[in-house]
Amino acid sequence: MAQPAPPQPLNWTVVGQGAIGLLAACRLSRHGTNVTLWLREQRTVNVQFVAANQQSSFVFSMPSKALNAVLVPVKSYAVISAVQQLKANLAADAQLVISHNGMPDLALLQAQLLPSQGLWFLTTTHGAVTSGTENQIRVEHTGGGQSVLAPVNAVARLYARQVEPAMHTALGPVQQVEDILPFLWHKLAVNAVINPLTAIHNCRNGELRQPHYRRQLEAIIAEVCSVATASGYPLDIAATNDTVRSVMEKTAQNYSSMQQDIYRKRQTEIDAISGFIVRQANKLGLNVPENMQLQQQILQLQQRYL
Ligand code: KPL
Repeated sequence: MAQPAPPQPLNWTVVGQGAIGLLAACRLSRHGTNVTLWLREQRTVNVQFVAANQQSSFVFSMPSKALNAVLVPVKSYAVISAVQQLKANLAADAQLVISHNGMPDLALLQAQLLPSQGLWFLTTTHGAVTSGTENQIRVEHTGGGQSVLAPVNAVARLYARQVEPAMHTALGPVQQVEDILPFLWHKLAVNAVINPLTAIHNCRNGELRQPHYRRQLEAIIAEVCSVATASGYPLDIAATNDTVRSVMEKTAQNYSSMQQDIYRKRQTEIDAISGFIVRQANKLGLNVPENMQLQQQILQLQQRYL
C-alpha cells in the first residue's frame, strides 16, 4: 500500500503587522525560525521587540515562494478576505493557523481551502501593543498569556508535530485540543466582558477589578453562560467568573485589543463578540440586555469615525 508523503518542513509566514502577529513573528525569529511577513505591498519591516524588559531587533521581508505555513492573526471581520487573497499563493499542502477574537465561521473558512490544505484555529490570551511607523515598529509584549490550538480538518492532524511546536514558540504555552469550540466559548466570555468595558471606559484590563464594575461583570457573564449552555457548550457561571478575573489579573497592565481599536479609531471586533452573543440569543429566544447594551455603546463609539 502506498505510504502518504512525509510532511514537508514548514516555513512560517505571518499575515499583516498586527500586535499579536508581530509578537508571534518576533518570538519565532528569536528562536531561530525564519519568518516572513505577508503584506499588501513589497517592503521590509523593522521591528524592535520588547519583552520582559529585554529588547531585540528583527527585519522581516515578504515571502518569495509558495506559502506552506501561514499564521493569520487578523481581525475577525477581515479573516475571510485575507484567506481569499492568500489562496493563490498557498502550497497544495499549506497549513493555515487562524487566530482572532470572537466566534469564527469555521465551515466558511474551510470552504476557502483545498481538501489537501490544513486548517487550524488558535485562541490566545497574550497581550501586545505596537507603536511607531509602518516600516519601523515597536512591539511590546504587555501581557504574558497562553493559547489553545486545534486542528479544524483531518489533513491538519498530519502536521500536528510541526505546527504545534511552532505555535508553542510563537504564542505558547500552547494546549493542543481536538475541538476548539468549547475553548472559544470560554474565550468569548472573557472578551465579552473585558473588551467592550475597557474600550468604553478607556482603561487597562486590571481596572475592571474595581468593586463598582462587579455587578455589570457578573450580569454579562451570566448572559454569556446561558447562551453558551443553550448552544450545547455548558459554561458554569462561577468558573467563568474565576476565568475572567484571572485574565484581568494576568493582563492587568494591558490595554485590550478593543480599547486600542477605539483609541486608534479602527473598526472593532464587536460584531464577532457581543454581536455574536446577541444573534445567538435571538435564535434561542434568550434575553441578553447587558450584551446588547455593550454592543450598542461600542457601535456608537465606532460610528464617530467609521
Ligand atoms: O483577548 C484579549 C484582547 O485584548 O483582545 C484579552 C485576553 C482581553 C487580553 O487583553
